Amino acid sequence: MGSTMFIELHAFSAGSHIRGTHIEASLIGLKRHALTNRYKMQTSINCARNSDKSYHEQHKVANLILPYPIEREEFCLCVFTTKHHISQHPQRGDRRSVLNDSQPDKNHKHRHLYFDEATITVSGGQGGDGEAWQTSKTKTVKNFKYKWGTNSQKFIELPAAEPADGGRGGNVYIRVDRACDSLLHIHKRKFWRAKKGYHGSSAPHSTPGRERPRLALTQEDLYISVPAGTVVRRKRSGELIADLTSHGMAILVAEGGAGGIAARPSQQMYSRRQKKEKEVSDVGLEISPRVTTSGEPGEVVTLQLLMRVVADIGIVGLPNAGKSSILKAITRATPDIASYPFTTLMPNLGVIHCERIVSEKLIDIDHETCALPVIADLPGLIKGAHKGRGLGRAFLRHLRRTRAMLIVVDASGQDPVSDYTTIREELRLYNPEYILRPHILALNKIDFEWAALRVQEIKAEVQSLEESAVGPAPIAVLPVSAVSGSGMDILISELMEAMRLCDEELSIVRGSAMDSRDKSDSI
Ligand SMILES: Nc1nc2c(ncn2[C@@H]2O[C@H](COP(=O)(O)OP(=O)(O)OP(=O)(O)O)[C@@H](O)[C@H]2O)c(=O)[nH]1
Ligand SMILES: [Mg+2]
Repeated sequence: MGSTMFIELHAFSAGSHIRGTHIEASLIGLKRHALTNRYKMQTSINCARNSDKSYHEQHKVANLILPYPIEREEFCLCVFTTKHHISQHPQRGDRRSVLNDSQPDKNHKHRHLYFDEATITVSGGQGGDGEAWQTSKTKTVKNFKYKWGTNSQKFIELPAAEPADGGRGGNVYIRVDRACDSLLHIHKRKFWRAKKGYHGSSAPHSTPGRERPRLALTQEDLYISVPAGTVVRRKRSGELIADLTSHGMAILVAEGGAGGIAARPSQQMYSRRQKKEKEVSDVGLEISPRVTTSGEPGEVVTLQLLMRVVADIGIVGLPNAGKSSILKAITRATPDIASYPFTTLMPNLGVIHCERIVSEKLIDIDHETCALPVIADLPGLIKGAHKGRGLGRAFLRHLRRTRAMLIVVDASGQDPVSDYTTIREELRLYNPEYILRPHILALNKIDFEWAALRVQEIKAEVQSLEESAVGPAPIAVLPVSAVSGSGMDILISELMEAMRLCDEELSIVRGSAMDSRDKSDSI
């Protein structure tokens, strides 16, 4: 049994969705209300249960679609018995009332379309109002030195505290959080508003002899958690605000409004007031020293968040080639594996299995200098992916931050060489820079006898391919089997080698940049 809750619904358009865990309860609530509604009995209430049963069971959600608009005057009272939330029709924009943060994920069915991008509007909190002179009263406190029979007074009247300025509204920050791995949680809220600043009247009482003007307490800031690799842009202009690549990075996106000024006849107030008057003199406003000013509204910005996974190596290949199986074999990740295409819809990340490498002495690893590479298993790529076919461009952009690639082809398939050329072609068409990155070609499924027999032939054919068509040749062509585990040790050592090459290249580039800077300095 859940708790009974009452919610006011008003001004909802037709087609709005009400979701509740107890659809019967919501229906009763609405019908009871319908008696006071001019639409009573005229329209039937459609109860559209979600057709996806597992989704329904998982989130215990049922949709109630309002067949008619409810106008503002005709607010209704609706009863839910457990967790609930109300959402407007998606096309109706942002007038959404989020009553419960633990609401089910509305994009559950299409997670792969939403996990890496989101558009939100953030707003800094409004500043608190300055305190009026009249409200600051004298304070009476007990005299602790009072003794009965003496001349001392039992209570002391402290002088009136100076009226306080309003506090600044909360700022909004976007911060990288280790616990986040996608932007799905951002879709639950479209408006992120920081708290309003405290009014001057709530400021703590001043101590006698204070020189600084009184000020309300500072409001706490709002932090929006995002995964590492999130790019923040302004929606309107497309201007890049930040590229949050590492954990702990935070960026201020909307400032809270300044607090209002109190009506305080002191020197500080006069100087602040003069400053403010100068600011507003263009519009011919005058600020009287006896009148308080209210807090300024916070900054409002609409932002576009885009996530690109942060990984060292990206696994690319056609659907069903065994990419996820290889990730599972060389890391501790547990991706979904199945014998149908597009099992993977969202990138899976894994770190190369460190203990295995050390215990079996596969490679010499200096743990202090060498970080183990992060590997990203991406959804299957098909011909035309660069134009958006299949899962298309949405996941090709996740290769942007990778330094090397592992291309997986099914060696037991019809034409592994043509699969390889298709992949290289698609990468080139999406971003010509992708094919210049070092890559390893894994010929998977060689546990099939006929595949093992073709390995040498495939290797020769790949090496004979022209560089103008497929870009630089792979660092290594490795026959592997993710199921039997054969070839995995060599694959790991080759991947580590590729990382070492990338690091060396980077240091050479940095070195030459430093040299050129030194030369220009000497000139
Ligand atoms: N015999 C054999 N089967 C394999 C091997 N690797 C993967 N498979 C099978 O191939 C099928 C597809 O494997 P996945 O790892 O899901 O392939 P994928 O490339 O991630 O597929 P998508 O995510 O759909 O793009 C599964 O049934 C695996 O069991 C292998 O080395 N040998
Ligand atoms: Mg997969």
